[in-house]
Amino acid sequence: MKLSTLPLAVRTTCAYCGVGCGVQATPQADGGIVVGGDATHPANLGKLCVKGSALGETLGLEGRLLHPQLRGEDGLRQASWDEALGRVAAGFSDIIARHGPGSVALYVSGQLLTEDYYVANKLMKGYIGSANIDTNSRLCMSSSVAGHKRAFGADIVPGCYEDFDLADMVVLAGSNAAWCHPVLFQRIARLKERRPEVMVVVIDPRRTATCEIADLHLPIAAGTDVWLFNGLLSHLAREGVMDGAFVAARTTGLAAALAVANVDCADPLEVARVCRIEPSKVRAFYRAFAATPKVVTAYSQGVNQSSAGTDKVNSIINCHLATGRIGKPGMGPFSLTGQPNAMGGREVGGLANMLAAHMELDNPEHAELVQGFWKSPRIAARAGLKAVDLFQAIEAGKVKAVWVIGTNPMVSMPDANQVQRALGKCELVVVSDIMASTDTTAFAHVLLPALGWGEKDGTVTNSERCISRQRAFLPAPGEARADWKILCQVAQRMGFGGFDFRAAHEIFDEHARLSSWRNGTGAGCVKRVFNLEGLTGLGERNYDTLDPVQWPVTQGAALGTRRIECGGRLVPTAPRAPVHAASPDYPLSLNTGRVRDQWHTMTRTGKAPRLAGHVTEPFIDMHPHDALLYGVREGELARVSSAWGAMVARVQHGGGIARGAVFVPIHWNGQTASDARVGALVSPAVDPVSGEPEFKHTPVTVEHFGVAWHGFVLTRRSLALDGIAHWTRIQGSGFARYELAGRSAMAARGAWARALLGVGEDEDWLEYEDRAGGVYRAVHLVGERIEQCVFVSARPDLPSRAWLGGLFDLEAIGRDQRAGLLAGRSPGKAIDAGPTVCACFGVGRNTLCAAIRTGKLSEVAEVTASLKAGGNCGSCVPEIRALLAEAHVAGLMQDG
Ligand SMILES: Nc1nc2c(c(=O)[nH]1)N[C@H]1C(S)=C(S)[C@@H](COP(=O)(O)OP(=O)(O)OC[C@H]3O[C@@H](n4cnc5c(=O)[nH]c(N)nc54)[C@H](O)[C@@H]3O)O[C@H]1N2
Ligand SMILES: Nc1nc2c(c(=O)[nH]1)N[C@H]1C(S)=C(S)[C@@H](COP(=O)(O)OP(=O)(O)OC[C@H]3O[C@@H](n4cnc5c(=O)[nH]c(N)nc54)[C@H](O)[C@@H]3O)O[C@H]1N2
Ligand code: SF4
Ligand SMILES: [Mo]
Repeated sequence: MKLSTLPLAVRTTCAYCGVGCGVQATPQADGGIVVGGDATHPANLGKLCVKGSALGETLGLEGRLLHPQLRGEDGLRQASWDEALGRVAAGFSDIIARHGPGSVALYVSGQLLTEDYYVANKLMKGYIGSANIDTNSRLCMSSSVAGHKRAFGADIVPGCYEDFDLADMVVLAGSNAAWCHPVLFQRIARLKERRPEVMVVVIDPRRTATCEIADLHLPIAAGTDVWLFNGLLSHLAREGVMDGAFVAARTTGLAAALAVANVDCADPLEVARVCRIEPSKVRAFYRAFAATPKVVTAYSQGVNQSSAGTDKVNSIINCHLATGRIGKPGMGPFSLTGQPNAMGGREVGGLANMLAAHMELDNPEHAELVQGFWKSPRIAARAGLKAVDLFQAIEAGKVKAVWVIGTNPMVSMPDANQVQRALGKCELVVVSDIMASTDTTAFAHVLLPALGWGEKDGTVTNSERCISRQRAFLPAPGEARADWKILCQVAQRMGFGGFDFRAAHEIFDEHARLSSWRNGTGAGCVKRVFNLEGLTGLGERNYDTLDPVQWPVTQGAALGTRRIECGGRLVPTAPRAPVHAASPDYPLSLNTGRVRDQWHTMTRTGKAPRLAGHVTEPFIDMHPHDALLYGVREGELARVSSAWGAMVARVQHGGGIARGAVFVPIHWNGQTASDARVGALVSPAVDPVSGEPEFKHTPVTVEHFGVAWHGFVLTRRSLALDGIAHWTRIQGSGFARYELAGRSAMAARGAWARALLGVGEDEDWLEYEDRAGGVYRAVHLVGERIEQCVFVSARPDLPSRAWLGGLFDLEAIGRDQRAGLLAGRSPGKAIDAGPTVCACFGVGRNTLCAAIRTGKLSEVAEVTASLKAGGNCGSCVPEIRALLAEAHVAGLMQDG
């Protein structure tokens, strides 16, 4: 392409987290895309975190699903759209005709665009006539939704990001924002630099990167948040810091909530005992909260993903309602949404117990309103199955057809082996995805190729109710189609009117009109806060150029609404322990969550080499004393098991875990590891109100996973790994990195290695063997380039992969480098950079430590000046700060 014909930069929204950053995507002459922050977007003002910065590396077509596929006798085969759509429509219609509308289901995603989501919900609730549409938001935000509805009567987030700038105290409860909402976290960190007196409190059983800016870290025991916040309510009442006028005018339920709080939580000593933290920390938190009117309490999955998740949410909101600290500048409860369109999904009623446009399923007046607007033949009369119940109903044969769109339940659901059994039995499994091979697509009878980020058009809504456009800047690959289009085409084939949309803006318009239809206080009206009246009738042009805007958008608030003034109901929240208690067989508590540089099941972030170096393998993080107790060792493999399942990963320390707990990341799956799907272990216990699973606590045990040898392969090819006991895979720059381990001793290592790598007798193959030491190393060269290498040892003492990995970027291996090949390191200076800390500039942990030591550096700015690390997106700054602190302590010890 000539430069002059290149399309201009396109403004769009990041594909990942609920911060909802604006992105500028600029196509390059070489076909690549340069991605930068959009300085005009209110969510990020030009900043991006490392995942956002690496979006350009995830757009290649390797592994993409490009054509519809149908399963026949001999597996999947390519099919035409006509045939595939026909099969889905006929399959659903036939099952509905035989077993009724409740026998089919949609399972969708907070990563769909609002337009996709709207159509899916309309199809299920208005035309099929069942509410069996649930979404991965059930696993994510449903406790917040339920908590908001109990408190405010509607799913409202009163505050906005600006409140973080204006606050004098920020409480982060169950949130590792440094890694999961990095751009918002950096906003808080900047605030703290500007005004060091601002108090930051982190409530998390782990000492996470987020704690690097905390004045106070409360490492409470898993599931004890309600005790802590009930105790706070009780303290606020005792100290007389309630806002009597606000409580009287704008709230109900204080007396009942307080009475319940006072039963178990009036005594901070008792709260400290249950939460297993020092009483002085509880008191410090209570005193600071009482003394600081401008306080924002932001919460995420440590709060939501609990069998007491809804009560946790309400116990937090109670404290804000009682003090009138809500909906005003610099204060309020704030639910951090996870997925890019978690909020948009809620607007269209994507959950099985909601109707579109913030209306309720079980309210006949609401149902009549929605059906009247849609002019649909029917409307779901009662709530559908929530995610965990849905997959159980599939296994029980009650639901016979399921269409999974934009989510990977084989990995992300609790008790994931149950999901495997369910999908294996289901009569008709349809999966729409952008990738061909996922743990879930493996079960599809019909596989439908969807357009991905950069290819599709629509809107998303972020944590602060801000609606932004996602815009296409790439052509549709293969035969992929937009999710809304696929849904409409199936609906039409099922004989339903109401789906003749020609473009995304027409769907958005209908969605906006529904939100404002009969929205008021007059006869026949239902008053809802969610209202997009000011965004109706945009037309294609205005929709295309739509600037970010926060709902409600009405005639009175044409530019949107920053804060929603609100009162509400205080809900009594009696504290209770997690459903499954530790037992002699399963004495440890499994906590699961995210790492900085991967997104969920890695289908996209797993493609970006830049994101691979930070955490290269799944791990089991645990306290060193527990490791001793359970006979496992750092750097070696261990098996962690629960009553539901098991997995294998490498033991590590240093994640700030308390005794009695272990932490495992959620990202690895059947495509990236032999046996590291943590969902298989997680208990299917759910919150009774929201149905959200207890992802943060499952009783488990840990044992040594004995192996006879350890190894790794770096290769430009893909390996067949049959018969290897343990493997994990991650994408490097120009190569894939496999970590391997075997359980039986290896006889003929050379023959084994050649077979594994597919290398013939007459190829350029350098090898080294030390039989006695159990060491084998080989390098395969093609021409001047390294093609692959394999290193095996009886002990886990293998050379660093960093230097070898770097050789894959070279067109020709030099003579010096050749000499180092079988040693796995440069023959001269043997510095191993260590695991990546700064992904933007590729700076490793060892490099940083050496620079800090020799340069006697003490500030992040000095580190950035000397190594650039931390100078771009800033996602690694909390880790650099931790290294500086470690070096400081080490220095003191030396001096002392
Ligand atoms: N890098 C990255 N960022 C992401 C995502 C990703 O996959 N990768 N996913 C996005 C999505 S969908 C979501 S939902 C968000 C999630 O964002 P977060 O909720 O911040 O992330 P998690 O790691 O799931 O869990 C947060 C913390 O809860 C703590 N926790 C566990 N149990 C308890 C408890 O009982 N009480 C309290 N107070 N804390 C507890 C855990 O130790 C953990 O540190 O991240 C979004 N951002
Ligand atoms: N143990 C444990 N499990 C958890 C959690 C936890 O903390 N612990 N967290 C839970 C939470 S909060 C969440 S949000 C879930 C996330 O879990 P999932 O939603 O299952 O994870 P993703 O990898 O984001 O799956 C998205 C899928 O959609 C595909 N995709 C991407 N773009 C598109 C598109 O435009 N159209 C279509 N049709 N497909 C697309 C991707 O390739 C991928 O297969 O995990 C939940 N599971
Ligand atoms: S914080 Fe990072 S992942 Fe989240 S929206 Fe912004 S750039 Fe994307
Ligand atoms: Mo999520």
